[in-house]
Amino acid sequence: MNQQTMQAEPYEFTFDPKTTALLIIDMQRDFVEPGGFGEALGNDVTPLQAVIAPCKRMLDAARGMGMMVIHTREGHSSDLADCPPTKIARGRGEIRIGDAGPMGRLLVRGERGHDIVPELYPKPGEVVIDKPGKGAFCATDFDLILHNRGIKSLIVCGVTTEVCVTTTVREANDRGYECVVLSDCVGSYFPEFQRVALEMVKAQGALFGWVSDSSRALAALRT
Ligand code: TIU
Repeated sequence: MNQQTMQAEPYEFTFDPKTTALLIIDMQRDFVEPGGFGEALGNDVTPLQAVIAPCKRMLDAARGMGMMVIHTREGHSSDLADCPPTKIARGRGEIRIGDAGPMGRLLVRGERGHDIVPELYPKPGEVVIDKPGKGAFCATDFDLILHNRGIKSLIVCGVTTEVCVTTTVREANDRGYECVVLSDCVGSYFPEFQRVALEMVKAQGALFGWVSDSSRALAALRT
C-alpha cells in the first residue's frame, strides 16, 4: 500500500498508483477531427482538440512511472450488427454511422476515423477497449480486465465529458471503482454541459467521483 493524495474537489482523492489506471476515453479522429462522427452530429469539433496536449502530459507521466494505461474507442463492427438501429437513426444526419465520410465509414472499427489521434496512440501492451456504447462497461471485457489487474481507481481523461466520460464514470462508480476526472483533460462540444457534468460528478460529497486537473494530478504522481 502506497497511498498518494491528489488535491481535488469536493475533497482530496487518495489512491495507490499500483492499483490505479489512467483511462483515456474515445480520443478518436471521429470525435476530434473534422469529417468524423462528431461533426456529422452537427458539432464544431475544434474545441475538443485542446484536450490532446494535457492528455499527452498525463499519458507520458503514467507511462514513465509504469502505471496501467487503458484507451477506449467507441465504434461498431463493419456489418453494424452490434449497433442498435435506434443509434443509427438518431441525429437525422446526412451521413450516419456506417456511411462513408472523408475518414472512412463513420464509427466503424478499422476505419481511419475510428482510430485514436497520433499524439495519444496506444503503445504495445496498453489495453484498448473497443466499446459499442457510450459506457466502457457495456458489452466489453473492461470490468474483467480491471479486476484481473487489481485496479481499484481510475484517473479519467477523454471525450466527451457529458457523454462517454461520465457514462463510464457512473458505471465504474456503481461497480466500486473510485474515479477522478481531470477537468482540462476532458472536453465537450458544449461548454455548459462540460461545466454541469463535472459539477454532477463531485456533488453530494463525491457521489460519482472527484474532479481535479492535470497540474494537480501530475503533482500527485510525482510524489
Ligand atoms: N456525441 C457526443 O458528445 N459523444 C459521443 O457520441 N461519444 C463520446 O462521447 N465518446
